Amino acid sequence: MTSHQHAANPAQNYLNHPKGVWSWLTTTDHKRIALLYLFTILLSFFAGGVAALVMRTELMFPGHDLVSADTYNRLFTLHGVLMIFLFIVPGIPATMGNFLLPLMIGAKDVAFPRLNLLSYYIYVIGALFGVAALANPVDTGWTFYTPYSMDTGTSVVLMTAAAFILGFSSILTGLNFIVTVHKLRAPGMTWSRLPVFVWGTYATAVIQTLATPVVGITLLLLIMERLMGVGIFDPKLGGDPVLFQHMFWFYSHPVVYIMVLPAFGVVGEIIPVFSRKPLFGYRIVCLSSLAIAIIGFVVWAHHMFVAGISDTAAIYFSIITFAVAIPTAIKVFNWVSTMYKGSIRFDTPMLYAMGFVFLFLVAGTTGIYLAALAADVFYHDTYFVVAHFHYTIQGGAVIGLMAALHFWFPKMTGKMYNETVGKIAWILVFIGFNLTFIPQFGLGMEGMPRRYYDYLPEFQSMHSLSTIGAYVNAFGYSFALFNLLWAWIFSKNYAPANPYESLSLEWQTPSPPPTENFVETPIVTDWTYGYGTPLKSGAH
Ligand code: HEM
Ligand SMILES: [Cu+2]
Repeated sequence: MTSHQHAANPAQNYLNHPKGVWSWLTTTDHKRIALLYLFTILLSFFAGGVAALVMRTELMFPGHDLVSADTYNRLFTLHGVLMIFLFIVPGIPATMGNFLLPLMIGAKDVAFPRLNLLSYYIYVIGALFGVAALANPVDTGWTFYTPYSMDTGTSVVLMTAAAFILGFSSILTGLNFIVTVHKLRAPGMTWSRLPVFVWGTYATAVIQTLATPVVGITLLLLIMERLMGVGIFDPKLGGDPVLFQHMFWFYSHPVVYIMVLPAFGVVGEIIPVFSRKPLFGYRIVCLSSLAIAIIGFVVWAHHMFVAGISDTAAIYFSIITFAVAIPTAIKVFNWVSTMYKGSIRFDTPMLYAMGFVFLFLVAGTTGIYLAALAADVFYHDTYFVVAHFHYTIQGGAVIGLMAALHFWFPKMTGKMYNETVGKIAWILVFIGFNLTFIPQFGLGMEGMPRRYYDYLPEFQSMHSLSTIGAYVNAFGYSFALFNLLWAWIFSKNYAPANPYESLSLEWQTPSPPPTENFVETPIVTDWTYGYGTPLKSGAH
């Protein structure tokens, strides 16, 4: 067996050298740090998923079955905080971004490898604060709205401190990526040759560094208000709760793009490879990422149409929110045009990518409903919103992560996973997801409010469908991730150097890559946009 492995992976690579747990915990190799992050964020995904299933089980039938109203409040808060701050904000950038960015631009590592490791440990410390908050779990919702977050007796200070600390990790990762893309591109890797995933991650990094400090300050002010009684947000102390909402959403709308722009990048890499066609409209796809990042900063108060903002402000935020649809739709048209007349191969990564396009289309179109001022007054705080944002975050970012994990699995591990199991798991994820959240659009339109542990009997059929869907969905994810884990540990099916015949740089080096990524610095010479990536990149 050893000789067999030796034959398949003749070289020392980043996984097998150096050896030992300590070498992993102190590594400055971006590829290993990516895996540390991956392991940790998947733990959060699992914990957040369990919280979701407990809630959905409670909601299977009307009446009080499993948890009390108070426990339910704590559960949706825990679920939201875990999924947002610990899972999907680090999400694709900290895992796939870390792994791929240097490989895709032909660099040995990120610009500041030690800062990269520090970001990871800051993340871990933030997570530990979150764990400490479990002693008295928060019940405010992940949004920590004042004045309730002033009044509740739960661990608001610990939990917001956790989010505050996690923010630093995110900022430092973003900073690291920006400098990496500016400074470490291989000779010939010009801006107009960068893979679309790099563009997506770069645009994300800009948002991470500009928006995260705002939520950091906001949460710090909240902590100061709770601990010292300074009157900033609490009306009892002369503060303004609407100010909290402005500051909170100034970050928390752009954060959606922190989650989704990297997923756009992933899909932009995968679709051309599996359609055997160059990406349609490379330049406009990259520019639309930047446009989304910029417009994303000026639409935040669409979350506050019913919070008592002025009519003028509400109309402005409504109209400008529609504008986000333009660069987003451009992307969808470009992906579809890329597939058009392509010879499509329906391998698992492509299925996730196509699933992404469909689910994100639903997310985007229902977003238009919510952007429309007059409609949102009715939909606000109903299950319509819950369905919409799960289509965006889960249908977008999580499915994008799944696509990426399958596509780059051979690169990361040097192995192939079982394709049939991968496809079956995809079907379960896709059906389960839609079964969970399509009924919730209906629930919302009929007036079912969000964040309630109970409901009137007339909502039962749609709630029951949603709960069944949630179990199928969760089973699908578990099956898919188990398939990958199993292949990584046990499979002897070693990956060929470039199993999907991609033309981009990360595939021009052995899989798994050596510690220093490339034996010699690659030189990108002639360039046409190939299957999503530079066609003739000479990794000489
Ligand atoms: C199997 C998958 C999932 C299921 C079944 C699920 C289910 C739920 C449920 C039942 C709620 C509470 C709804 C309410 O009472 O208002 C909720 C809220 C939420 N979910 Fe999920 N969820 C899933 C995945 C995700 C993912 C992947 C994310 C983000 C990455 C996410 C983010 C959120 C957020 C931010 C909230 C709002 C929490 C709040 O109201 O404070 N969920 N989800
Ligand atoms: Cu928003």
